[in-house]
Amino acid sequence: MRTLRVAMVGHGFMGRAHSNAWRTVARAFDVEVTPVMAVVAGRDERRVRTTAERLGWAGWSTDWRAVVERDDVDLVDVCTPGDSHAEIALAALAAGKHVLCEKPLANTVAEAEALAEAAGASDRVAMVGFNYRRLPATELARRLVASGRLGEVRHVRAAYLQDWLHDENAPASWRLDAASAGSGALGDLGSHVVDLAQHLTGSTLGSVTALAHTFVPVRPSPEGDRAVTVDDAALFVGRFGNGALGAFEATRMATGRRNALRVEVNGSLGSVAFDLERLNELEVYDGADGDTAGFRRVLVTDADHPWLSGWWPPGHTLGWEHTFVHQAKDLLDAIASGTPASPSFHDGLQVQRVLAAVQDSAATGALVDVGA
Ligand code: SOE
Repeated sequence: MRTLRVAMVGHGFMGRAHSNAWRTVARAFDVEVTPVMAVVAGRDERRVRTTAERLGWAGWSTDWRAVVERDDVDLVDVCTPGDSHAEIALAALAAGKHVLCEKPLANTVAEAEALAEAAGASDRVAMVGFNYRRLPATELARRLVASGRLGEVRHVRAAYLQDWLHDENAPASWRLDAASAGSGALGDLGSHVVDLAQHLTGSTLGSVTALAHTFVPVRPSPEGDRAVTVDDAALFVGRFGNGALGAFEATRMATGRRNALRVEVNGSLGSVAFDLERLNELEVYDGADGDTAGFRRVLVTDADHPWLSGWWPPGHTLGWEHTFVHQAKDLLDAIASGTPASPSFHDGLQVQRVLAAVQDSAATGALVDVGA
């Protein structure tokens, strides 16, 4: 049996989701390479030790540099805040490890360029964690667009809405600090919908016009009030390379919207619409249905739908955590077959360029080219 010894750096919310995926993937799917949860690294000794025991890691460390250098580690899974992605992932590639890096790939375009270049020069597999690509329903949407069933794509409407910051007394954290997070709702949530929209349409954004706002500029912390240096919300429109128009919204201030990711694609022959709160379903409109045409709710749970072969009988639904299991499966398949993973670091760099263009446009009011 071929094994892949995994080291995970960072063990917050995303680390828990990734740990669940590493534990589960070889039990759900026939994979040629089986992951071994070798070691988890974190800054606080007590927390990282407890995490290792609880989440199923064989070892723990407070020294991520030593971990990425270890001979008995084959893959480094980066689950830290954005300001350390570049340093850790570059060190891991330099040490000859495969890398999975959480989104957005980095905090700046310069860091993302360095990462894409290093990944391009390496024979290791490098993947960015845009997990919403890996739902059966979003993949069905992509296939419908790619097959031409929707005709010429004209509109993409994508929103990622959360509300955990609506209360002005919600405390400051690394996610509200530009130095550690790069940006706010834009990078955290907007990066997901930019990636998903580009993935579904097979086309990238060429230019954007944006508005961004910080509704609560100061927040409490145990050390006293702290300035919020990122956006609470970002809205932007853009033109895709294939001529389609896109409208995007990312916010952590949409009261009542806990984790609402919605994307709709309208083509000349039909449309698809996805809503993360109903993640087992895809709404499909096919103009060819004549006088019975209308949006149909397709339950995307049959065995021949993507990734469903590993799970339950039709109608026995999946959840949010399965996106990470599918991500791990596809990464293991890429490593086993020696083929590049998708989304690559180059894809992550392209999303980073869109985020930078949005920030630039929001600051200047100008239409900004995304660039290549
Ligand atoms: C933010 O609240 C967050 O955890 C994002 O960082 C994740 O990428 C998203 O999937 C869920 O929400």
